[in-house]
Amino acid sequence: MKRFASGFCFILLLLLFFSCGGKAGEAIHVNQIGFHPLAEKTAVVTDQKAPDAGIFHVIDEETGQVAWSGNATATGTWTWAGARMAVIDFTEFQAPGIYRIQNENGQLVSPRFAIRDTAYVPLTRAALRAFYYNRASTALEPEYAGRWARAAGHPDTLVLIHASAESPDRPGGTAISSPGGWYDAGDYNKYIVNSGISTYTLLAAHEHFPGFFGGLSAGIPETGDGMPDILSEARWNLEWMLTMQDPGDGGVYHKLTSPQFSGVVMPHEDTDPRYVVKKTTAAALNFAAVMAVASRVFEPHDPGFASLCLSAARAAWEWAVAHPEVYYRQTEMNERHRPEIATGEYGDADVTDEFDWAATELYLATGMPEYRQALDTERLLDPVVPNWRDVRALACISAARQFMPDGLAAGRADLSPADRRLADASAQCILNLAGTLRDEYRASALRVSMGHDRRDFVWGSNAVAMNHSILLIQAWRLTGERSWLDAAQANLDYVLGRNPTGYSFVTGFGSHTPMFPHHRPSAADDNSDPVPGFLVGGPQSGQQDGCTYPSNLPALSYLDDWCSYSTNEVAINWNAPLVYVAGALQAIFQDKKTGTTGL
Ligand code: G3I
Ligand code: 9MR
Repeated sequence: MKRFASGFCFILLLLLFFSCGGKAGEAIHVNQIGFHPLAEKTAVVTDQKAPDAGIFHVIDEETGQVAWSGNATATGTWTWAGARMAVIDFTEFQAPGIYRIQNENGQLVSPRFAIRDTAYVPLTRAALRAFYYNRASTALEPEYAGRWARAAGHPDTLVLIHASAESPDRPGGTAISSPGGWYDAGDYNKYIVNSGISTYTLLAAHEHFPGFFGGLSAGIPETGDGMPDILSEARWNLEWMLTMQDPGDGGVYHKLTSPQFSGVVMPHEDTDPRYVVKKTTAAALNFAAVMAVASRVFEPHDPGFASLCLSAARAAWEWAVAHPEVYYRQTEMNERHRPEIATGEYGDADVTDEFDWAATELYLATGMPEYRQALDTERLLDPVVPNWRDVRALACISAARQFMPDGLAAGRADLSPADRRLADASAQCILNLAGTLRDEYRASALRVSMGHDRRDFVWGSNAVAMNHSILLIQAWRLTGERSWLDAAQANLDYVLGRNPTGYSFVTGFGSHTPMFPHHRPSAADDNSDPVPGFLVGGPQSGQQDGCTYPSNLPALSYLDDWCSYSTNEVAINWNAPLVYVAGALQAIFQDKKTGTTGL
């Protein structure tokens, strides 16, 4: 898409929006994809003043008939958007079809949505295919990429060792080959810690829901080769990550990057030199954790690859133990080395969580006591929502799954005392954190856990919502209680349109979606619509890009414009939890494994 179309289309969208009924500040927001028949189903009415707790109708789009009627309940002000809310709960309505919601006089009308058994199958597939669209070093063929086919770019077969990364065997300026992997985001660089958590999340999706994800066909070149597509896609990045390890010492380069962000060009048009930059402790540990998980997940499919991953993981761990405090500080590095590097930092001055995560995954993969002894179980009790910089909760997720595959109630009697301690700490870690999220969902005027902490509205806030849901789904798996699922569903509703901006934040999925994401291929190609299946970063009031926003309120500070890289970029670590959550909810409802409250 040529980006200068944006102003014109923005005005057109505004006109369309206001001609669709409803006054400014008054609207019905709903998940624009829709629901599985068994899911909790809510819509919200927002109003600057006070939404009436009046009657609302679910209208069948085909017949125009009223299919369900009920009241909206005023829930108070959702401070993140400074607006009063009322919630319409139509969970009891389960009939498949296509619907809209409107008030009695028909002045307020929601976007259309579906209720269907396969509610999230196309979305999950598209969100996974987004990874394929972001593959580096390969052409995207029309057979798989359709209108978004493109030439290969960034072969990365001659990548220079940056001065910050040199070692005796690999002096600065010499070249290594490091092809493949995914572009991180809307830029064309590849960063270990961010691709690590993204790859983990895809591997976990398959590990936790093998039935659904094992059968999900993504229409990628590997489809039909006997390997689940989600594992093939993850392997595309794992193979790249393996090339980022220095075979001389086991250390892992922090990133593979051009010195500056490229212009708004297609991949093959960006021919700037590329470098691997500085080995860091965070990169080594993140790599070690993900490779250990990969060894576990790939064991039944490809034992040779699994064992390669495990050796790489162990070597990276050894490097990190010997270099426990090598942090990535770009400004400092630029004072000492040339060329200057200006791309994404992904800096992290606390790697205790990376140590805990890597130790846990290596222990789960090998059973070797040395890894368990390196783990501080106490620290697992105080986790935060997982993100590229804080991965401690991932240790809890993996250990809880490994030791309690059938949930808490199934018992842990046959575990050794040490494993039992780890199992209990992991369960507590998940239930404590998920508990605060569920409390917020229950108390929230918007009925979402987003906003449980003011840091929820950060750069990439939509992924915070999805990572909340991953935790809530773990709590459901441990306990079987339905309410965890309802809270998880609520955040998916939020990113798909039940939010005060009225956007479904996934490109191509919904009736009001981002058209101008900060994604170079989407901006530089000839298509009028962006590459589909990408979750954009979402609202947050940092406004680090200096664009002009419609509001300074955290949940309204969003702009569908190329300019807005702080709210409208796409990124692999934002899409991976979308894949997980959409697929997990589909799998769960599909299997009707909805726990003790029954459905
Ligand atoms: O560390 C502070 C914390 O102390 C403070 O309380 C908080 C308040 O907002 O900010 C914290 O730092 C934030 C940091 O992320 C860690 O969460 C910064 O404000 C915030 O600007 C920073 O955003 C990161 C952004 O890059 C800029 O560095 C995003 O998390 C990260 O997703 C994003 O990643 C970029 C890559 O650099 C390049 N590729 C695209 C990708 C997506 O936009
Ligand atoms: O395009 C870049 C985007 O991918 C990054 O996430 C973002 C933050 O690091 O930076 C963007 O590049 C901008 C640069 O930082 C400042 N000049 C404008 C660039 C975007 O047009």
